[in-house]
Amino acid sequence: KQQKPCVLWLTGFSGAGKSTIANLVDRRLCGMGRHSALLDGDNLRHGINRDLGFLPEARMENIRRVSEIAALFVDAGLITLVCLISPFRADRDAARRRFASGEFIEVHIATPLATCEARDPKGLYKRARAGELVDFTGVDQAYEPPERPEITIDGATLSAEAAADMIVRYLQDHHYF
Ligand code: GGZ
Repeated sequence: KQQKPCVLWLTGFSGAGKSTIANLVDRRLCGMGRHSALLDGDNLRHGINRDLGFLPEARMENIRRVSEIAALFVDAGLITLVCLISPFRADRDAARRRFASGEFIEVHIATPLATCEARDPKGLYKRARAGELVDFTGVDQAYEPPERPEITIDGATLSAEAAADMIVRYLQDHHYF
């Protein structure tokens, strides 16, 4: 089956639903006989990026490394899903420049901070508010929303399944497969 390799770059707050949605897309693509791969910031930070913290310079390096890995996957022909908070516009734009035009699809998982904080699946917001975690995105560090993302998903009103449908449909409509 023909497919055009690309990167789906999911950005948004911690708890926005990036990993849940990306896992659904990954499974759906597999079920359709497509070849995909998933790079998740939280997982990579336990291995290749375990030396990096959350200061802006460390996030920049995190994003640079992950975009290089994603480029290798794209060269291998995969539809590559990347889940990173990637809060700073300049870092996401640098990642975009690493790819050919049409290869980089920015997906804003635009779940409002209040919703993410109410979900708080790992209790991280609670710890950040208590001052036990510093440099936490949305609490004491900024999140710069994308200005022209290819896809915007309202994670507060859309289910993860509906969000995954939207992403798969985008790929079909734009002839990635
Ligand atoms: C943001 C933090 C922090 C701080 C720990 N700020 O939702 P999670 O928990 O499971 O995944 C988040 C992950 C963020 O890593 P990224 O590689 O996506 O960030 S970035 O792209 O900005 O480099 C979160 C957890 O790490 N976590 N401390 N201070 N998120």
